[in-house]
Amino acid sequence: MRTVRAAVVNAVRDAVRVEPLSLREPRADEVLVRLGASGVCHSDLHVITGDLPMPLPAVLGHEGAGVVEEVGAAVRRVKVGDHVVLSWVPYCGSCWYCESGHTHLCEMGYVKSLAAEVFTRDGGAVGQLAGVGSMAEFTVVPESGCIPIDADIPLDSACLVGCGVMTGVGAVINTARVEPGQSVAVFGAGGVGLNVVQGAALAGAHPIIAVDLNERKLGLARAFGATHVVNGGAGDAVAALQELTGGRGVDVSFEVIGSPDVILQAFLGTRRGGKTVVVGVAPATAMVSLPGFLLPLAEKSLVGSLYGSADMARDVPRLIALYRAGKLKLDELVTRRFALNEVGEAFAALQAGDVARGVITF
Ligand code: PAD
Ligand code: ZN
Repeated sequence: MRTVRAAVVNAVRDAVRVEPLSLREPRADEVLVRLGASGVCHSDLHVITGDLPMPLPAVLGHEGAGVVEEVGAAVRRVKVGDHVVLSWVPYCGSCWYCESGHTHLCEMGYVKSLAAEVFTRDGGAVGQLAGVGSMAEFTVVPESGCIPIDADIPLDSACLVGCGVMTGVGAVINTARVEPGQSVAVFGAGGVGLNVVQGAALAGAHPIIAVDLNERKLGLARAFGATHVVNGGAGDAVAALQELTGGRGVDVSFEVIGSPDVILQAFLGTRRGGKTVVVGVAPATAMVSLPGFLLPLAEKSLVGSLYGSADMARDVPRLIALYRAGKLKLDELVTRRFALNEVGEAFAALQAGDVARGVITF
C-alpha cells in the first residue's frame, strides 16, 4: 500500500479535488505505473458533468503514459523500467470479442477493472476512469492495459496515443478505412477531431473539410492537414460540404463532438452511399433523430467508432513509428501543460476551447 495524490471526482458536477489516496500493490497480472503525463480528454469532462455515467468517486484520467515501477508475478509483456502507454480498454484475451480479433470491444476487461478496487480512501473504494485513473502519481492497471514504447519518446506526447490520437487516427484507418482521394469532413476539431484530420491526411483523403465553431481550432485543423475549413456558426455547414464536393456531399463524415444536432448535420452532409462515423460521445440520455428514409433510399451508413477500433498492441507501435518518421504530429497537440494541482484550470481550458490538448505532467 502506498499513498498517492490523485485528481478525484466525488459526485456529478463537483469540483475536481486533488486528494491523497491509498493505492494497493499490483496482483499477479497487474502493473504498477508511475505516471509521466496524462492528457485531459473531453470524456473525463463528460464524467464530471454526468453525461457519461460511471460509479463515483473515481480517479480521473484515461490518456496516460508512464514508467513501470513494479510488476505482478505473472506479467510477461512489460518489465520494471519500461516506458508504457496506457490503454483504456484492457482486454481479457479469451472472450468472444477478443478471440474474434476485436480486443477494443472486450467487455470483460472493463468489468474486471470496475471490480479491481486499486484506489481506496478511508477503506472505501475509489474507482479509476475507464480502468486507468491516470490523473494520479501512480496507478495499477492490468498487463493488457500497458503497451511498451521506446524510452526516448517524450511521455507528455506519448500519452496522447493512449486516447485522442488512437481514437482519431484509428477512426479513419480502422473504422472507416478511408481510401486515397476520398472526400472527408470532420465535425469538431478538438483533441480527438484534429487526429481525425491528420488521420485523413495520412490516408490520402482529399478534400479534408474541418467544421468547428472556434476559429482557433479551425486554424489548428489547417496545420493538421485540413484543406478547407468551415465555421459551423457562420452559415450552413451541410451546404458548405455539398458546395465543396460538386453538390454530392462527402464520402465519409466524422462527428467528433457528441452532439445529436451535429450527428444529423454530418449525416446530411454525407453523399449517397457514403458513411457517417460517430466518434463523439453524446450524453447518455440523448436520442439521435435522423430522416429514416435516407438510410435506405440514399444507402447511407451510420457507424460508431470506439477507441479507433484499435488493436492497441499492433497500433501503438505503428503510431509511434509514424511520429518518429515525422508523419504524425504529437508534440504540436500539446498546447498547455499543467501540474496535478492545476487540474481545475486544465478542465476550464478544455471547456473554453483554449487548447488542442492540455496535459498534466508529473
Ligand atoms: P474537445 O472539447 O477537445 O473538442 C470538441 C470540439 O468540438 C471543440 O473544438 C469545439 O469547438 C467543437 N464544437 C463544439 N460544438 C460544436 C458544434 N456545434 N459544431 C462544430 N464544432 C463544435 O473534445 P475532444 O476532442 O477531447 O472529444 C470530442 C468527443 O469525442 C467527446 O464527446 C469525447 O467524449 C469523444 C471521445 N470518443 C472516444 C471514442 O472512443 N469514441 C474517445 C475519446 C473521446
Ligand atoms: Zn479520451
